[in-house]
Amino acid sequence: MDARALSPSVTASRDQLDSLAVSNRHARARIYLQGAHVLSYRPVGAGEVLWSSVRSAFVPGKAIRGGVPICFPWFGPHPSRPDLPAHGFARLESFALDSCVDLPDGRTVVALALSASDRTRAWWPHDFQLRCTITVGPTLDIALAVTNAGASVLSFEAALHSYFDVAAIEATSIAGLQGGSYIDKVARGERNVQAAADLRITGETDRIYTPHAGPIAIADARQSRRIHVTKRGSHSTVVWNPWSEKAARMADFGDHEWHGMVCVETANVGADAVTVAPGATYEMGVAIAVAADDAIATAVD
Ligand code: TA6
Repeated sequence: MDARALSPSVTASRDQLDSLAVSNRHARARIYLQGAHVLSYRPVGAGEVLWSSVRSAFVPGKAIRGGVPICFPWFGPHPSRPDLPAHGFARLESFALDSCVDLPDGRTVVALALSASDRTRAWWPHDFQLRCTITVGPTLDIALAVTNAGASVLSFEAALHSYFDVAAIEATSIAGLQGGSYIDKVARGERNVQAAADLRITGETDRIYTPHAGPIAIADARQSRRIHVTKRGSHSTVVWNPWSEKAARMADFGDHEWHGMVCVETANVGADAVTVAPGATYEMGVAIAVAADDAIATAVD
């Protein structure tokens, strides 16, 4: 990676996987070129916002466990090809650095791009460009743009599969889903409606709220903070915690790590899958912000 392409707030690291470290007056972040994968985001004066596993592998072609994986062009297992990677190939492919800019207000904007290749066409026979624009500032903003570079209509699923760091899942509640209809993947895909104002995670949870476009607030009581998730262009919201038994079955997930994380994912999956005409572009994004709240401890715990 040409260091001249980097802005002053960004340095390149070459471990097993290439990454960019961003450090500006608002926050620090780490972004892997594989998957345009934001692994860490830590605003000045706050703790880490994104969760990642100590057991995550950082090897080419293997998904990183944590941060914000990009799921594209399918979500979950491939519908007909069990030999293809879960959640599509975008998170496994190395993106090119398109631009890297420090804004006058102190935020840093990193744009990464992935275009169709012979390898991706073997998995998904379409021409596309995927562009991920990451803005590191008082909030973390991730914008995904998919351009149909082919001559036929593109249909795909997409998700920003965000893992959030919480001190204790049992002292965490998720607001913004009340009244939401969801597919319960832990209950054989049953459809339910959430009546409660706040979702509390008390066991393996794997829900696709659809349609759901509104903002979410994760109340992390033991860290006296709320993590605000504001979606754009997303009509599905996925909430996931593997809990103990599933976590123990995953090699890249510590047996007890389920206790300190929850996924709230910005998505368009299933019935919310996206269709894009030739030459058109689809955009989806999320803004992630953390706010201290000392009163929260009594409200949730
Ligand atoms: O978003 C929830 C989910 O679809 C779960 O079903 C679980 O498979 C999770 O994603 C993680 O998937 P991964 O392929 O990253 O292990």
